[in-house]
Amino acid sequence: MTRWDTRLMAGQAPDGPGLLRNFVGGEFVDAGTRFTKRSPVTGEPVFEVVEASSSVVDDAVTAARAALRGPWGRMGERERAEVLRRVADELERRFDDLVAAEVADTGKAISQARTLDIPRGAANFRAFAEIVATTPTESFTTVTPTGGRALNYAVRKPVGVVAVIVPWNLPLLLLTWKVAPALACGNAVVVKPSEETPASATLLAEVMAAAGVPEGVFNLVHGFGPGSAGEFLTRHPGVDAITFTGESATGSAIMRAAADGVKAVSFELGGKNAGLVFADADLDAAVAGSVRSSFTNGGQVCLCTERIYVQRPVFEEFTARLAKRADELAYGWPADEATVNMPLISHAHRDKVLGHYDLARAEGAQVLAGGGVPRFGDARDGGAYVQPTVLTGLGPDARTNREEIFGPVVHVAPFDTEDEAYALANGTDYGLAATVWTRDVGRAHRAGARLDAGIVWVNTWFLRDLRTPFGGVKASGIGREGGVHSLDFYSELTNVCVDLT
Ligand code: NAD
Ligand code: 6OD
Repeated sequence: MTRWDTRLMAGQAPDGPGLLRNFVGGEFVDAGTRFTKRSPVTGEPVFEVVEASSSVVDDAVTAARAALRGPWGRMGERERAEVLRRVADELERRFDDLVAAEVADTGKAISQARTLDIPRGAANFRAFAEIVATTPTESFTTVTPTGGRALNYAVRKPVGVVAVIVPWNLPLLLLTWKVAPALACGNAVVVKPSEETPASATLLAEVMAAAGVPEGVFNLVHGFGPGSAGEFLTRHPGVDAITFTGESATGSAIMRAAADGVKAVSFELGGKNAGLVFADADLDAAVAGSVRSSFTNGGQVCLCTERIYVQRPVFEEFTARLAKRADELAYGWPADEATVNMPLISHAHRDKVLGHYDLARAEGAQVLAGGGVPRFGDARDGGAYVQPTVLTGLGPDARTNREEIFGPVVHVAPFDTEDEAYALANGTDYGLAATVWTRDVGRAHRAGARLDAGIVWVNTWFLRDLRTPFGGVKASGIGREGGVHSLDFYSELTNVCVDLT
């Protein structure tokens, strides 16, 4: 049993690393090899994690299948909505533990975990309780060939056993974003969190049990991707659908695994998101919004802006102000309320991001802010920090402007015309999100139509309404989740046609 000691947030495990186990058929199981989860803040071990073998994954899928045959499979949507609300209540009761777990795993600032990550966990369950209880299905009255009438109506049925595979950047938010609608639709799930962030998912298993979710409905397997729990799950013949968030290359691998069983997939993948700052924008708002959109969560949000195009009359002023703000972002221990900067998730990811900083220089970029590693003179020097970085001077074809970096880094370049701005923004393989700063209402709507992105924010960023479609175009994903779109993925519609004559 792990104690959610707040010292974990500072990358210390006073009683030694806690043990995080798999959760199968309503029981925690600790058989299997173990791997070590290290703190991104100090590099010290904080957890030992039990890796699920193929037989544990098999047990989890079997338990999920059995749960569908039990009381869970007979529950109506209003009863399931009630269960989801109890899960939300329990998440709120365990709020402080979840904050400690999320900060221990990621090193993110406690202020962010308290205001974004953990509240969204509960909000996801409340939102999908409401959505499933209030979304109708269609019905038609049909004239039969003999002049009589037939009634057609659609009923939603669960898809079955859903595999949920998620990344490390917003662990509880992204996991519950998929588990909540999957359970709302009456499925049973086997979830695999990232090997980098096993803690909040383990707590979610405790929450599920305490909230009275029937055993086998929620199963948790820890481990890695290829040759480990991720691959065992996606290749398992007992899995009916796979919902995945992560890198586009991983999406391709999972798609190949899913092809054998012709399993449905929903993919939320990588991005190389553009911000467009027009000369008529409220520049204070554009600078403040761009600081958020480029550096929140250490730039480790799929929606983060890694390229900003600024209309020439305001380019110099915007760029100077952005670089100054990047330099001023506060360092501190995660538990300090004022802390903004956080470490990257691991040293391996830091090596990748620093490799991109080197690449940008080699491609001829000017570094206007950051570009290196901060020094603290304390245990954080063992962590995975990099400086928030602002670059300029590269063309649209530079790798720096085409490849997802997933760190606190943004390249800024000028444009002249609106058409040119859309062409630059659209000029990558990705199409997840775009952010537009303008006071021109007509342009705001034109941008929504012309940008190749699943989400276009105007004069804001990462403002979410959970009823709206969420997903990406091009290499950024397949399908949409959110609101009724989640119901469409996590359920099968059967049309029932009754001849009334
Ligand atoms: P990742 O693709 O490396 O890993 C994601 C998950 O997939 C992890 O749980 C991992 O263990 C598992 N996995 C890896 N290989 C697998 C395989 N072959 N089979 C089955 N499972 C496998 O991604 P990451 O590094 O954890 O996260 C960062 C990436 O996620 C970035 O590209 C980011 O843009 C993307 N992301 C996208 C969204 C979105 O909504 N579009 C949200 C968050 C993150
Ligand atoms: O807000 C959401 O629902 C969501 N899926 C956010 C994704 C963030 C990516 O890192």
